Amino acid sequence: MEPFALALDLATGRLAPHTSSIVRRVSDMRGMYADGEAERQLASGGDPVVYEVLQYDVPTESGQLVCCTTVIHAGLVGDEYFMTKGHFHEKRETGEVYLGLAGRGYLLLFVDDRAAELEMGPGTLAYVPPYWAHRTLNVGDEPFTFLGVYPADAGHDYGTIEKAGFPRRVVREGSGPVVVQASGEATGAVG
Ligand code: S6P
Ligand code: ZN
Repeated sequence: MEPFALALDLATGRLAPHTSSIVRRVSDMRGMYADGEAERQLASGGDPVVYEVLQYDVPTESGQLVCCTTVIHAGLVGDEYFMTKGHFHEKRETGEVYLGLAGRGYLLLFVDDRAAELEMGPGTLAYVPPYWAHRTLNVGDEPFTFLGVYPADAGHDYGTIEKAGFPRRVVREGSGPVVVQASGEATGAVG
């Protein structure tokens, strides 16, 4: 791998050039939002784009680092904010760094019976320790964008989250976000 420099648009999160991208719509996230009926209606209606990932690929080998940006659009499924699928790294002992670029979001994390949530905005540097599952979501009216840097051989385990979900959700109550237990009651941790 040769050294390289990329252009990162701090306002939009666009990475140029990028060599791969992912677009995920509501229909790509079946069963992930608490309000299944709202999810089905959105998916069979306009099926909006929930988020996009732009990545500059490097060899999938130990020592290499992937740089990628995520753009989560503003929106709700029922009262739950647009969010990423969320994952563990397949190599559980690999961590990750996120840098908030624009918009307002949350980073939800958990490992075993511990859960955490971090508010993110422009300039927030968030650390995802090894072993922690992570999911981000947009709680604002504009796109929430962030840069991620992680070991290229980390791999992604989505299946565990698809089966078990996250222990906490972030929902809109009145005009703002509230963190609730996945079963519904407020944690009281954040207002
Ligand atoms: C990769 C990193 C991010 C996410 C992206 C989308 O390790 O954590 O680039 O891939 O934010 O989320 P997800 O859960 O669909 O991969
Ligand atoms: Zn990750």
